[in-house]
Amino acid sequence: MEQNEIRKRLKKKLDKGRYEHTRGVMYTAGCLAMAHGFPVERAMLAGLLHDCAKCIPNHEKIRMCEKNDLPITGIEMESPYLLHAKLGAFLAETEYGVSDPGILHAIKVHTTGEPDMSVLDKIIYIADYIEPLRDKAPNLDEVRRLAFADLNACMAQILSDTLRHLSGRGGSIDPVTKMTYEFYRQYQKERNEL
Ligand code: DGI
Ligand code: FE
Ligand code: FE
Repeated sequence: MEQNEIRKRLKKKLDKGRYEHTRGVMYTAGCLAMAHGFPVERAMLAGLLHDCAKCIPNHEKIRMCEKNDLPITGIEMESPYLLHAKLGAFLAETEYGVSDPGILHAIKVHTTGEPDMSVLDKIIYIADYIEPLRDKAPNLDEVRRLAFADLNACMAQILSDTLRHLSGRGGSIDPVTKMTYEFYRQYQKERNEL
């Protein structure tokens, strides 16, 4: 499917705020790709589609995952909005015609992250957090600077802030988010010891 076609369709599937956020992530991912020597078009397409399943009602997300044999973990049953990542990857492939496995993977892991992410995975995860319309996160100035300087250090900072935010909220934390944090914390620690 052509970019223009994808945008038109997304505009119908997303509410206004989500569409504006999506545009922000798309352009921010493009900029991060430029800064880190990654193909800009691929990063922008992943950014454009990362939240394509976000505005589907939760019960419908669950139903669609079940119907299409996408496994649902206990934590995802508790917080079904988490499913928009894996369901989004599925829809990007089946409804928007994306076949690039790197793009599909970046969409799939954009909410929790996962240990040892690819450059594109990190670009999308980070772009989602720093795009211009985001304004609530702590340390946002520092995280935005780090995003263009050092993807791994930036991951460690975002994950640390996100886990603090989630525990403060008393919400359930996906073990994958914790594992991702441990991975990038350890990575930073080892690098600092070199
Ligand atoms: O879809 P977006 O809002 O653009 O961004 P996102 O897909 O990164 O989702 C962000 C939300 O997900 C944010 O409120 C933090 C939350 N989140 C991230 N990791 C976890 C989590 N929520 C739970 N319950 N558990 C997690 O491990
Ligand atoms: Fe998301
Ligand atoms: Fe997002």
